[in-house]
Amino acid sequence: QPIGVFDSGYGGLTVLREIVRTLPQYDYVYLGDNARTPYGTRSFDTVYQYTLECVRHLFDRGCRLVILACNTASAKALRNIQQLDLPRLAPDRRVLGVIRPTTEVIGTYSQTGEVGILATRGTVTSESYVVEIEKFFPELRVFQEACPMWVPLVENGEYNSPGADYFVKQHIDRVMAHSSRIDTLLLACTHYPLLLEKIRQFVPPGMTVLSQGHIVADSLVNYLQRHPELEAQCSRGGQRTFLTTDSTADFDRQATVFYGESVQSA
Ligand code: DGN
Repeated sequence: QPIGVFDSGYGGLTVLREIVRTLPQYDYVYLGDNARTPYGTRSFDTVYQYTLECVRHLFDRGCRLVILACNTASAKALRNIQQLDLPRLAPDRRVLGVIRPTTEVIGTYSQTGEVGILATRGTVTSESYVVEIEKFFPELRVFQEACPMWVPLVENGEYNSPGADYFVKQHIDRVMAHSSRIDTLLLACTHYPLLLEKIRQFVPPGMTVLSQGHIVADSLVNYLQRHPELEAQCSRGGQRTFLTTDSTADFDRQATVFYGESVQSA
């Protein structure tokens, strides 16, 4: 069975890209809920319902393991799906998110013990990062900043424009205003890696700017090693299938930017 990767739209392709680079041998099905994106501004219940529908669709496509490659869905839907829906609907299936793998390691990147989390408003207000980091690094000081303009900038291809300069600087300045000791910034949204160059221009020298894709990929390697029975059921053939809830032509046009190579959705 293929490994399912879900996102509210294109963004999760930045995560899939790193997973595929690290584990190219498996088959993958990617589903983008482009018809209902963005999730970042939606309520807890709405994100949960949309995410559950998409996870069920990936189960119907045969996936035993689904990764929510979306911070907003991981923040607002994962716990309910894991605790309420899986035991009832599909006890033999697994759904993983992107927040846990990141919070398990983030403290190891910081020398000063102070980190900034840059994310959508939905992720920030869920407090998921703050709560999860506390479990692994209780001493770490965590400062959050919602960057609501960054997703639209990326989705409109404006990640290298003067508009991007303005909004990137604005949010970096705001997060740094909490504390000049912050030495690690986490890009806790799938779209933000596309702004990485721009972000690097506006952060203080020596700042570590972390994207999540490679962290999630390394964590998946570890997870599959610890679950050999599940790993044995992941089909190997290097097949990539791309699905979207909206127009396939639009998806294919935009997806390349996120995935790094051309994509043909089914
Ligand atoms: N994929 C979402 C995330 O990682 O938070 C960003 C896009 C969105 O739905 N706002």
